[in-house]
Amino acid sequence: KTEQGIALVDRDEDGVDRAFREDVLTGLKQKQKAIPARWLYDDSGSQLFEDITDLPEYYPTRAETEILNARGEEFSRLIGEGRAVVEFGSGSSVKTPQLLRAIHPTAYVPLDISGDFLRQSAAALAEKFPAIDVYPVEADFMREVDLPEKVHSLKKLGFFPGSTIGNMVPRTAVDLLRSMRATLGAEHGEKPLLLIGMDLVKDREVLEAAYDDSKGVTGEFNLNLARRINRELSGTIPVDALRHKAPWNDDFARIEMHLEAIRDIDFEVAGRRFSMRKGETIHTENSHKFTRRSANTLLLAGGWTPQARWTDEKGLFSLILAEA
Ligand code: AVJ
Repeated sequence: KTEQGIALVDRDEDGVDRAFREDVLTGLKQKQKAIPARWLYDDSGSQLFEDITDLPEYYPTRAETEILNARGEEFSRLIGEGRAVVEFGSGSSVKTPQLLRAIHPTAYVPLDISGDFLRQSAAALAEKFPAIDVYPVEADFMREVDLPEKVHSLKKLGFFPGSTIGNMVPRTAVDLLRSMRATLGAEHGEKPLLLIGMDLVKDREVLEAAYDDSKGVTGEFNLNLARRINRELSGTIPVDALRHKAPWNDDFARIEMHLEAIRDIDFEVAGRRFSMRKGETIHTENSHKFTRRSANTLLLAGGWTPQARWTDEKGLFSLILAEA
């Protein structure tokens, strides 16, 4: 379980995030170089992702917002009033107001690893919704989280918008879905609900454009990881020798982001030497896409039974309500 109130980032004497260094060094030693996607989201990465959500090619945020705005009455009927809404990885909580307005919960518990951002957006929401008790919790939601005492007696609704689940390979996604069950009290005989966003499989052209936009914002988002490594881990990666790629992997039904070397390069990170041959890549993110069936199967594997499903008008994105 994640304890409340402890610092979640472990830094060494030089202020280096130990987990970041470990993940990067391990990832760069592999035959297929790979760095976990969570490291894309430092301050500039998070800002660049916000910019991505405004791009004409990047449909998921608009499609999900459309569903949230259009289906308030159905959410209200199926979920009911007086719940505690627990949002996993709330970030700036941009999609939360629509949901809160529709279902009138008693409490809202945003969970996020980034404490500053979390407290800021929690305060803004508390002001906007004076009737709702807001209890921000700084926590790593990949593990079971202790919820505040005050919400123990309330029925829970987990909220996980944005298709963040798509960043995980299925075994990690299943682990997370099971942790969510535990966090929401399913193991104590409660029947919590989960409202989760999952992006849908569609034409390759549409998907690849969404992750390789014409303004190059997604490219900057990806390259920011190399810049972050140089900045925080004394790296010498020649960023100009890397280019953004975002191919659709049809076997695994996912968009992959890679940084490809356009020439042979040598560089150092945290005192270790690495090299890449021309054409070699660092795999930086997966964004899995789902069909109705694959979404249901994943949820069932994680202990959640789908109860209702909505898509936007164009059928690009889905929101699923499931019960533990
Ligand atoms: C934040 C995980 C939802 O996978 O669509 C956007 C991240 N990466 N463009 C996604 C992302 C490149 C995004 N999620």
